[in-house]
Amino acid sequence: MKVTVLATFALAAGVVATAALRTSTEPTVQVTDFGAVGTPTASAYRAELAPASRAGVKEFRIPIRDATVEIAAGVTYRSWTFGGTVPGPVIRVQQGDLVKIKLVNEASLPHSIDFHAARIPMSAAFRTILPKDSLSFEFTARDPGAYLVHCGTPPVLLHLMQGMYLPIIVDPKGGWPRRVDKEFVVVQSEFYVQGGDSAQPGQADWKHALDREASYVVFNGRAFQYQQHPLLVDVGDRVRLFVVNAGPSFTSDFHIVGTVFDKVYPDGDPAHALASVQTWGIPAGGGAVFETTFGKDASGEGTYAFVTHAFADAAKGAVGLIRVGSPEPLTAAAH
Ligand SMILES: [Cu+2]
Repeated sequence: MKVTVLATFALAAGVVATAALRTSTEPTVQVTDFGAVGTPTASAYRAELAPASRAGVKEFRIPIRDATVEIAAGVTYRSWTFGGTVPGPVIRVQQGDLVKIKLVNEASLPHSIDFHAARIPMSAAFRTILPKDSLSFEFTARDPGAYLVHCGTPPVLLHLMQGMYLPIIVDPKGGWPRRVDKEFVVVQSEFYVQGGDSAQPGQADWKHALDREASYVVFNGRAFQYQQHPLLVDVGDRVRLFVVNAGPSFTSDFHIVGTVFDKVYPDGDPAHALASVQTWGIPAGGGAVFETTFGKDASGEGTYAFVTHAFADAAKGAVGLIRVGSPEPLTAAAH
């Protein structure tokens, strides 16, 4: 087979390379190493999304790493991660893409990876690997949506509450039905913590996890981070949010204060379209896609809150702000 390498370019000291292998029949290949390039988390986990590349084959190297992360202001946690952050990096592909995964266990305990977007035997692809081991598998992304990826090694509750999850977005073939101006990803999850408010990082609180008594409920890994660092949009923007609920145990009742969703796509499939929705529940292990418009004449310039409308959970950290245009600063937040 004759393959011509048309272009190879490297970012971040050669760690992400896109090799465009192009003949009349060959798809292009994109290779991403999450050991070197992930989703930035300073000063907040980057929620704004870039489009997926057009490469028909997308390869991801995903290292599993122990890491200390900040889960609330001044609260650190000894976590287990994909790629060193909680959530792990965002994977974005297009329906029909071949997704190739290389999982590398650089941590101190056995782990695994479970892709909800994959139709594949769990016994092979999702099996547990020991420290220093690796595992490779591939699947075709057949179903569009916003999906959870997580460690499935028992006890799954523990591996999830430790931070082992990331979102995968599968864009529908031919694109989404409506054009938008900005896209964001939001992953809801809970932490159950012993300590963490001193010099020592916090650790898992198994009893509270079993009793569903969360210490924090968070968006993208850190309580209240988008109150300090709101999502920024312009007046007139149509916005799409990909919301994935990692749990491990709570539902997310997703809502934006001050607007109504034009569209909700349960599970993120545009074939499931609902119109004019106020709040939509996302089960643990599920996802949904939300679209709304911050128009001049409705939901215009101002500040909006996105929350889980289960307010005991919002009070523990699952609330953020969206700033539309350049409004006056908030004096007393209603939410
Ligand atoms: Cu694990």
